[in-house]
Amino acid sequence: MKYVWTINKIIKLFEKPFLEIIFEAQNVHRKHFNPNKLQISTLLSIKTGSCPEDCKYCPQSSRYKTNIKKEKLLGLKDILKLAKKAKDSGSDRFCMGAAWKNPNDRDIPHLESVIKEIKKMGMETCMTLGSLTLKQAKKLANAGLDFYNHNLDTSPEFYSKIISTRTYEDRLNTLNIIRNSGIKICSGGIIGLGENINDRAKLLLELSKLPKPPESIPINMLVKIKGTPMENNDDVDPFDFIRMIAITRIMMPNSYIRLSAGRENMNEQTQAMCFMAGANSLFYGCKLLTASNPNKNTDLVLFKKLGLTSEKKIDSNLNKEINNIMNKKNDFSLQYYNAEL
Ligand code: SAM
Ligand code: DTB
Ligand code: SF4
Repeated sequence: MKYVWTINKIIKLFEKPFLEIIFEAQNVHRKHFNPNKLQISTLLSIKTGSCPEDCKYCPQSSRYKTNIKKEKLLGLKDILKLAKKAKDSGSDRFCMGAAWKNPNDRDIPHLESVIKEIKKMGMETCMTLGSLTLKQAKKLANAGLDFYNHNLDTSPEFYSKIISTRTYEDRLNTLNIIRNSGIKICSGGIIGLGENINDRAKLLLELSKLPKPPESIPINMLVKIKGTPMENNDDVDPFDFIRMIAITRIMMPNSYIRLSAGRENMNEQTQAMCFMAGANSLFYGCKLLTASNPNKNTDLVLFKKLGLTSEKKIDSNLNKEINNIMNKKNDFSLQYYNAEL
């Protein structure tokens, strides 16, 4: 029977001593996953900027003057070239994001071809395109789309302080459509928006209350982008971020938890604690959608230091890449590798 979480039970987890909660989360993690394996995704923005939504954290909203290079929907060739590069670098899922409120019906055939071709390369596919109709979702599902990313971001109560152009209900409706189309759900949130503990707890409550918890849960640390209303937000204490991962793991033991945006501002030890707390997926490759991410070699060295490998047994380019870089230079100094790039 499904365990029913309540806000009080979740708040109690937020109040537990830090080491206690990490220990609990690691125990849960080991019951459901191999703690030394990671699921590896690479992101690509296939349509950048000029988004009509007003998400206060996002550099791609047309409302804010940010330094991004706007781009129309990329063609098939360009997308496949970058997907191949991601695969060769050791990624096993290609996640494509578009700065849309929702896709236009006329773009669906192109998206279907993209999905089919990437699947042929042996990679999993994920898209995040805004809200979808059931008809659109079914078409993407039939083309072979494995995951759809659609974040709840924060609590229902705090949502309208962050986004005014859509409601929490809209978000839940799309999640429902995705579930009914047979595509797996990737949905999580952002820490650092100015939310309080209650908002963090309520985000997790909402995710756990879905008919089935998301198969994949990205936990992002806000990347403060110049020009957005959140550029001067307070920093998130790394321990609070690690705790959020641990509680997500305890509440949704079967889901992959992705250590998502914000890794560039985390040291190796913080990331290691996130893995200890139950994170078992990440975005790999030097770019997120528009913001930067740790470069490939920095991550490969970290994986080697921690003994982390790709969960994919066959055709693991990641494990080959880890060996390559370590054979090339038998030196664990991160500075050394960064200097080479
Ligand atoms: N437009 C689509 C949507 O909103 O669903 C897809 C792209 S959107 C950029 C995907 C997610 O990226 C957002 O839901 C948000 O959680 C995350 N995100 C965007 N900007 C971010 C930032 N500055 N820091 C951390 N996460 C961010
Ligand atoms: C998610 O939760 N995080 C990713 C992915 N889903 C699409 C996006 C992070 C975006 C960070 C800001 C940027 O690169 O523009
Ligand atoms: Fe648009 Fe998505 Fe950015 Fe919001 S988060 S402004 S919907 S691209």
